[in-house]
Amino acid sequence: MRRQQAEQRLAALRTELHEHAHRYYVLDAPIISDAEYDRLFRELLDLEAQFPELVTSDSPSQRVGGEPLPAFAEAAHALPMLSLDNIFAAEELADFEERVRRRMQSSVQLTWTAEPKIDGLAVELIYENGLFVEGSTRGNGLVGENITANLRTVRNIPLRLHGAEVPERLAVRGEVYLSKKDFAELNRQRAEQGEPLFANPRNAAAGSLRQLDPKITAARPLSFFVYGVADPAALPCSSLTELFPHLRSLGFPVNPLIKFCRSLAEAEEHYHHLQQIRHELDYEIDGMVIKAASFAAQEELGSTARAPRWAVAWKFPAEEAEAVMSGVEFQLGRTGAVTPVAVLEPVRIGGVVVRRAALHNQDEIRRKGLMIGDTVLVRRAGDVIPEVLRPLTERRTGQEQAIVFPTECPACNNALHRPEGEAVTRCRNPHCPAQRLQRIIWFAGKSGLDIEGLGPKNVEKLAEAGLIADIPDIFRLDKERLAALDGWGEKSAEKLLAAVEQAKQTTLAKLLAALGIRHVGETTAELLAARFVDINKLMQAGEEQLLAVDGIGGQTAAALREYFADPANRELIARLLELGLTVQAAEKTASGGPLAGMVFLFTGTLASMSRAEAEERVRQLGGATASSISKKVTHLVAGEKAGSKLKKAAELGIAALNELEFLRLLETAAPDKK
Ligand code: 0OW
Repeated sequence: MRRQQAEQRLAALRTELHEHAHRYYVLDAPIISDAEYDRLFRELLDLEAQFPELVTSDSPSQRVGGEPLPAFAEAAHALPMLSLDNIFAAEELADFEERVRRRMQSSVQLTWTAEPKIDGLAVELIYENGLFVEGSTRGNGLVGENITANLRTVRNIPLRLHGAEVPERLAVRGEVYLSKKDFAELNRQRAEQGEPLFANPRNAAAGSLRQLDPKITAARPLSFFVYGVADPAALPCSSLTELFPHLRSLGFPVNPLIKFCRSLAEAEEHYHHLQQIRHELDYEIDGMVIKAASFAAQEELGSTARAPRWAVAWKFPAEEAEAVMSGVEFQLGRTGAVTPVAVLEPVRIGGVVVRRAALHNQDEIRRKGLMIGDTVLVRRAGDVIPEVLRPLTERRTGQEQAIVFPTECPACNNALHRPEGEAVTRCRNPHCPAQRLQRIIWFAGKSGLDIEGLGPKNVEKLAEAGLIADIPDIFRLDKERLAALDGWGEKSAEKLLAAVEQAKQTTLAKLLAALGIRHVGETTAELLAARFVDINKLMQAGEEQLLAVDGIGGQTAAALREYFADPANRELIARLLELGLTVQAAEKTASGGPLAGMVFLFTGTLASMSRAEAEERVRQLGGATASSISKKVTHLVAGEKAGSKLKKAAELGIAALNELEFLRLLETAAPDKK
């Protein structure tokens, strides 16, 4: 076939395939079989293979993107993506209506939409001249992550707007979600591969969309429902009542359960209807969104910084059920905390089978008067772990037994300690096998080096098989022994070893967080890494030096000193470094700015600006500020009536500037941009 003919045939194929996809995903009314669709699709692929220069960005073949990205670029939303204020009861709906009416000058007759609140991930899709050009996550509402390549893989997001009349530029917003069925299947696959399971479809959708490799996203069957546009004025619609059908005609899937209500009473009815049917739906909804439909009313009501005044999310209540508490297990955490967990006869709550529930601690058990064998009331709110509320004492038969809290550690028999005034009971044996296992899980998991394939389940499996007894063993895994484990093979063993090898290139911050030192989480680790850069310097740092780091308090400093004082921990770090763990220096804040590394303390009053402004100017130039005098201060700026700090600064050998000198320093640091 000649190029000319191929070009025409490809254009016809794109239009035809696009039309069939619209009928299948949006109208839910296909007119050809899947096999027929596949035949057309294969014809397109063959022609595109012969004439690669004829491939266009909106071709159905362009859904699965190219190479994995090193990171996501930022994507600013031209108009903020707002969140929603929540209400939990009908009375609050009346309050909402009252607020709206009071605020509305005109007495225009308000109508409403009542929309199922899809429990997924909010995204924005940008179309230019009808072509999908950019997609992003909501992020903080102003700036999200550019995940265009991943959004192209979502089958029912149109790559090209449907119909003849397309706006020059259109920004739509909606929710990406994973159906319950596909979520269950995904978790089944992950369980098989010993990977950590997703807690719920929303996390699974978010995790899938935030994959740097679009091929992984493409393997996840994500879906999309549109729920609005950035700027209604861009379309020939005066309300949501017109907008949703219009968006559908442009090719966007609109949730069929959206109801147009003439009153909030109608919306309330719809809420109870959705609550009834939610467990039959193939996607999670966690409430219902009610919006004033008229764009003029939306414009008049406006928004707060966070949410529109013309919409609310009416959440479904947490769900409760009765269950027999057949036992109590005592779980040992990474820090030795012993946590009681209720073992329940399986009970279905909110569409999910629940077998365990939180008991928190000894005081809670005593306060609620719980006994083994009790029928208890269990509450499940969203995806937090269910909680035992109280025993149904009227069900007692006299066979119930008291819950006896262990006095020895269930894993190493060392005496348990409950520090005075604390609710938590702890095993303090640093070599307790249960704690060691939890430390390995923490080290390799998301909170630590995040080694792909070394989720909790796999660590437990490798520990049981004797392949991992302590953290350094992660870096001494033997391929043959791995491959010989049941459920493992050559490929999975190689995959894990490659992931472990890659994890060796880490940063001081990640390593510190991975060690699981008490009070040292990700943020504190970043602070320490930025200040000490080298782990040996940190290990030798005294209390004084640690306290001098802005953001490090007494508790953290003491925990660090205690941790590094333990020879076993120093030995662990030495072993890890020997095994090739490479701690790259924390990436220098290249854009440190002219005042980088300087710490300013202001005293007395400045004539030319407030202290807050002065501190802001310093921060803008890459400097830091302190609120009290200490070793870390590099410059003291003394305004009028400077206090005793001047003398102290002189003792500590800190440069003292008067206001004029400070202003001159700012001037040299950043010559005034005209
Ligand atoms: N999750 C939803 C949904 C919806 C926007 C418009 C202005 C503020 C909220 O189904 N049906 N409608 C809206 O309307 N938002 C929704 O979800 C939001 C996105 C960000 C936070 C909520 O999840």
